[in-house]
Amino acid sequence: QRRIHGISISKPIIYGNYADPVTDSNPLPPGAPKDHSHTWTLFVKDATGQDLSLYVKKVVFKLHETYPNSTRTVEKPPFELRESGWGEFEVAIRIYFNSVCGERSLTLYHNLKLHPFPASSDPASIAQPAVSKVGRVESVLYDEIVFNEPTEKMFRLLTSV
Ligand code: SLL
Repeated sequence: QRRIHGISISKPIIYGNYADPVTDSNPLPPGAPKDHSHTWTLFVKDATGQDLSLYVKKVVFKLHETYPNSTRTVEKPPFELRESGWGEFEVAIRIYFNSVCGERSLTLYHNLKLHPFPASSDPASIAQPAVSKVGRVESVLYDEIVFNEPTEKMFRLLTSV
C-alpha cells in the first residue's frame, strides 16, 4: 500500500479501568465466585468521542491467569470488558488496526486498580481500614496513537472526520 512520507497522524485515546466495591446495590454478576470483592470495567476509547472502530479492528485484553479464558477479545465498539475479581494485576491491552492502516498491533499495559490506597504490604496503608468500602476507583490514562507515514487510504480515513 502506498504511504505518505513526511506525515504522521496522532489519535488521542484514553484507556484504563474503573472499579466498584461489591455492595447490596452493586451485587456480583450471577455465577461469579463469592470471593470477588469488586466489579470492574476495562476500556479503550477515543479521547474526543470519535468512534475508535474507524481504525481499530479489535482489542484483546490479556487478564491475569487466575481468570478462566484469560484472553478476552472485543471485536466491536465499545471496546470494553466488564468483569469481577478480588485482586489487582497488570493487563496487556492489544490493539489491532483495520487492514487499510497497514499497521502492526500495538500493546498497552495497564495496572488494573481496585483500591484507592497502596496494597496492604505498604505500611502506610495499614492505617486505612475498610478500604473496599469506599466508592468507585478509577485509573485512566491519556495517550496518543501515532501513525507515521500513513497509507493513503488511512490518511483519507483519519482526515475525513
Ligand atoms: C494479587 N498478583 O495477588 C495479584 C493477582 C489476581 C486477581 C491478582 C480473579 C480470580 C478468579 C482475580 O481477581 N484475580 O476468580 O479467577 O493481588
